[in-house]
Amino acid sequence: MPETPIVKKEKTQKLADPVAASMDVASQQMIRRAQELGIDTIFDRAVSMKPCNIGTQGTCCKNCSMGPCRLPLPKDGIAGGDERKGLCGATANTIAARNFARMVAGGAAAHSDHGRNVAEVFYSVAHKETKDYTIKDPNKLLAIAPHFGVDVKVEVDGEMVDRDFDEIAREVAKKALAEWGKPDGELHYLKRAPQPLYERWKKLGVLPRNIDREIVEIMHRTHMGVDQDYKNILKQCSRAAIADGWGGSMIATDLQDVMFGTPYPLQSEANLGVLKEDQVNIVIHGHEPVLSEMIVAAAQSKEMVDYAKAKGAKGIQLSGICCTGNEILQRHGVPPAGTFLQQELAIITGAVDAMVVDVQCIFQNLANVAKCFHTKLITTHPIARMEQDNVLHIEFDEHHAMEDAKKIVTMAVDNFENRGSEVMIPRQKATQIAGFGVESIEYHLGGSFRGSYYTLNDNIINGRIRGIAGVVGCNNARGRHNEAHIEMVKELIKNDVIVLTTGCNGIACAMEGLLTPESARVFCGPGLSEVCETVGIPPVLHLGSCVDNSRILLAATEVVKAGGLGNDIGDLPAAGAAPEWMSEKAISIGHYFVASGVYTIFGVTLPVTGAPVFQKHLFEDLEKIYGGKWDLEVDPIKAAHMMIAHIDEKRKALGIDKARERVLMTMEDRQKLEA
Ligand code: XCC
Ligand code: SF4
Repeated sequence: MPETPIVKKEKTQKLADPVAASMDVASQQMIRRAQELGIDTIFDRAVSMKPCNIGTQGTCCKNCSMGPCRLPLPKDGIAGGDERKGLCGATANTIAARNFARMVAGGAAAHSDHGRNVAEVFYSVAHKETKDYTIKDPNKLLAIAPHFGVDVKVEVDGEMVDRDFDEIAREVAKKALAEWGKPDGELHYLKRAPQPLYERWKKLGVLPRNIDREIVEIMHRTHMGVDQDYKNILKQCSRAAIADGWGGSMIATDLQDVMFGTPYPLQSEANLGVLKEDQVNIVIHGHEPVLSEMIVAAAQSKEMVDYAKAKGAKGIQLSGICCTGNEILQRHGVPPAGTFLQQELAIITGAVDAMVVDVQCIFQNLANVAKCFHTKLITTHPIARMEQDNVLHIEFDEHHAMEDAKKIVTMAVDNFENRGSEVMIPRQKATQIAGFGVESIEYHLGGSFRGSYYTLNDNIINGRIRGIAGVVGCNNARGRHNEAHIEMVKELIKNDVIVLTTGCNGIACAMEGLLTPESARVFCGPGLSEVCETVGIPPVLHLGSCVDNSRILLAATEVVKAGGLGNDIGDLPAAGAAPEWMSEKAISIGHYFVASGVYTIFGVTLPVTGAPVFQKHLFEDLEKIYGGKWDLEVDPIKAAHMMIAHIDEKRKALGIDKARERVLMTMEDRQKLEA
């Protein structure tokens, strides 16, 4: 076997303390391993480079070449009026609002362009231009068609009969694609929101017209010398973010379900320990399941498995990183090898024969790490290439998808024999149950007679479940890997708050063993534990990738519809959080949750702290406008209690606060009462 070439680095860079960098033992081991090999990882870079203090506050403007104009908060605060301004006179509030808006635009664009690609593939499927993709869940297509205004029944001789299925598919494809650029009207899916929410958006003038337009308008408004009122800028943020959550992301989720199957709970594993020494390891990383679905199919084909065996491997082990990992997890049980911050670490094991990436959340440094091993790093998307020359580019096209996928898998198999002697795979992995969704929650927590969210609502009303939290989002190298995720989620379930998770939070929870029904007894308060044990679900329900946050919006809508908990999402005893967020997508998600009525708390930092008036608008004023508001708390336990306090307030407003006290009385209390 050839030796792994090792790139020695000048030891000028500071090294991370592995235990301080991650709470995950497998990751600690790999960080240490990288340091021994002289390969830097994001953890080392995080201790070597400090973030810019002015950018952190959100008050650096580089929207024209007279700047960058930097407006940090004065050390001893602002006495009297805030006199800070850029060359053009832009205030700190305007600058922070513009920067915030551009983050929303970036995030909404990423989710929605992903959605567009999915819609385009669906269009090909509907028009029978590809044989590699099909409609796996025809019922889901029939379920979403009416939301696009597409009839599923037609009148024949005065009688309503089923409409031709292919015709429905074609019309849905056309209507869905038009959502990105239609010249008039508003997005079709907005009416899926509870009616009071829709009416509120209408009154506020924030109903998105088409997805692209709202993003473009943010770029226009935040150009030098256009919109200079932070409130007006933020209004457009809402419009674009709603276009993401109730538009681009929701369409992505739905059409992915139609083509690749709606997820149902299944068992899998998580963490670096899923890599196998004696198998070809292919790690799929990125966000668009259009590619990864095909790779799953190719890698499971007899042809490829036999080929791997002929090359001396026992088989092909697929695993995922980030959200494309979540997509193939929820539909095929393919285990995630780790979260966002573990992408370099997977390669450091020396066991990855190919890492295949598509779009979003991909470190450019992967190429430098791959160079130190035999790992083939393959980019696949025309819009996401890397400059390093060890990176291969195999462009993926839905018209010859299977062919492309087989090419990639073959390349990985051929590379198996090139592995160096330094393979070191951490042993850690945990079992998980993933693949929940609006449909399966209804199945598990619905009433057997009513077929809705009745049981869930009932348990919220009677207080066994105190409330619902959506805990989602990234990892951030400025904090200890996974720690804020795990501490927050544990604190919530300990206090009987059921958690819906997506994205890297889902992977982190899986790694920690929180995604099993058995974990309920260990980590939950008595009420939630009882419900989970009775129904047989984990206290933390993994709903998929980041575009699948749309599933949380729809689940919340179902809870509203099931009754007894108010008329709108903003009435629910619910809260949202992204304790380790880092991407612009998280800001877009956060803002569509806020604009949908959810109290949403972020960890790490928020780039608005240098503009106190704008910050107050986000943290206070918005509640009166949308029913939801932003908040920031770095300490995950404190943040969890801020969410719980909000949940309790909502319980009180609904008049169900007393019920919970009754349910949670101890035996002793009861005996006292009876006596
Ligand atoms: Fe990326 Fe989606 Fe964030 Fe994870 S959670 S770091 S966005 S992979 Ni989406
Ligand atoms: Fe400075 Fe105004 Fe230009 Fe921004 S737009 S860089 S604040 S002059």
